[in-house]
Amino acid sequence: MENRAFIALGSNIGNRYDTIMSALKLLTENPKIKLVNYSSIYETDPIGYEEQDLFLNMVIEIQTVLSGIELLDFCLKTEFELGRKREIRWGPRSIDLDILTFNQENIETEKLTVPHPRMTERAFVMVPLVEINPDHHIPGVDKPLNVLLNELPDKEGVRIWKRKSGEGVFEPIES
Ligand code: PH2
Ligand code: MG
Ligand code: MG
Repeated sequence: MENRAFIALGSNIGNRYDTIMSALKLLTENPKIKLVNYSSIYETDPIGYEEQDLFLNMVIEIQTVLSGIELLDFCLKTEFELGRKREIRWGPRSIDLDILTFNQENIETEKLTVPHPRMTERAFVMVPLVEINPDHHIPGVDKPLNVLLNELPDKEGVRIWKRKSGEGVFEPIES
């Protein structure tokens, strides 16, 4: 499993927790993907388009033999299987799987841009990412992640919802 990727998960329609867990199950059932780390789950105020329900968000780290484009296709297929419809930009969604980084690659195609172009501006991505990998290097970004995170204005909009460790934790399926 030579490639290492970070993926952001988000949901704000239906049973958000079940949908996120189903997405994790589908991802890790793929023999070409191995889950290596995952964050706590956060409840977050909607960004971009504010007239919508609160999101659950988390970040996972995987290893995979898939290429960036193959991983994107698998994420889109998983979103579709979990009822995702193509709708308003930044609007409500049953599940969103966004590739944040793929190794240290810069990928620029019509379908996929990696690193995710808005990731460092979004506390709902940066808080869970810093939780699991504070030293992560994002290609083209020279500041440490905790410095970037401290500069973000909307951190109070990201609240822990289910902790990764401690009491009442959740257990994503290990691959
Ligand atoms: N995703 C968006 C737009 N806005 N806001 C929050 N809090 N969480 C998200 O995952 C999110 C969003 C587009 O993908
Ligand atoms: Mg998104
Ligand atoms: Mg997306």
